[in-house]
Amino acid sequence: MTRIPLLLFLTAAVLTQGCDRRQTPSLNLFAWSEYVPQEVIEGFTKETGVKVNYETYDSNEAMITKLSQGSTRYDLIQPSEYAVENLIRRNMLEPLGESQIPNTKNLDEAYRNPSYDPGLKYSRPYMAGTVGIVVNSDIVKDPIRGFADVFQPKYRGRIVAVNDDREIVSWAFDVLKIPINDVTPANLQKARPLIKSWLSLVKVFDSDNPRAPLLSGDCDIGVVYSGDAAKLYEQNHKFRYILPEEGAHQFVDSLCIPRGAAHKEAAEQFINYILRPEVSKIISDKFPYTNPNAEARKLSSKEQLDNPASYPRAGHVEVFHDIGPATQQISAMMTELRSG
Ligand code: N2P
Repeated sequence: MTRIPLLLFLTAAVLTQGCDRRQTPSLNLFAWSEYVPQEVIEGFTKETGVKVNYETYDSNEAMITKLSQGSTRYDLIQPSEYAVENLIRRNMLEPLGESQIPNTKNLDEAYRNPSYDPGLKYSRPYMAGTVGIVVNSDIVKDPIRGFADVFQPKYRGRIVAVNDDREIVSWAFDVLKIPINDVTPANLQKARPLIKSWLSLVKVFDSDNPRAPLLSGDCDIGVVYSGDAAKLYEQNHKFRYILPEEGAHQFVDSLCIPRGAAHKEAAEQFINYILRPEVSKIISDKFPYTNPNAEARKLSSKEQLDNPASYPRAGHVEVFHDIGPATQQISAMMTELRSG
């Protein structure tokens, strides 16, 4: 008599457990490498019970390619401004629910109505920054003001640069005074010899951790993301950050939900979570980019706000726009130059 209810109970327990396991809410996050601190992910999971699967990429183009293939379903992605623009144009993003993300109010006015996404219909800024030059001023004594000063034969084998085709092409365009968003076959042809000569000067291409060769002394000059430069400066003030005089790409890395995401609610919850001042502070403490969150910035120390890489005082900054199919022209040319 007692055996049957026990068996039923056990069967029910096993079934429910199996069911529970299948139903553990999850969030598939596809974001830049290193960029989302483990502490933030754990904090979110602890509070909401939502498990975060964090997959990484090291360029907007790589992310868009993978997203367009559609084989993996992501709930949350982290495109930079021009990639947001591209994805909006191609109808690949979900509009964000305003009432689900009340912490938007914490954003600085300057980030509330960007040209790449008017009214923040599809995106929320995560961190902003620039691509600039870092020099080890103990070693490099000659003045470095811009890209033309960096890419000189005398620095051959001493340079580290982010491994990003669109960025590299824009540096050459800047030096040649070609507008950086005017990516045409003719302009690429003009920039080609210059880029070819630069590639042979660079010792390390690395977008994930360009700090390493500068810290180890393998390289003395870098063209890197401002967050990496700021981290180097925190470690040692000999690492100076310079906004290239020819022009520096100013980016806004954002959070967006791909069209048709299975866990839209959890994704909006995550966006709202990172917009809390104390959570956003954890991110910019770890990766000292320009924090677009005004309330989080209030929690930063004077030292953090004085870091010239995180909050550059002045400089000639430029934004990238969606260039559509010209992206493929860049990548074809760069692949060819790298292999030859
Ligand atoms: C952090 C990601 C940098 C993002 N490694 C540059 N847009």
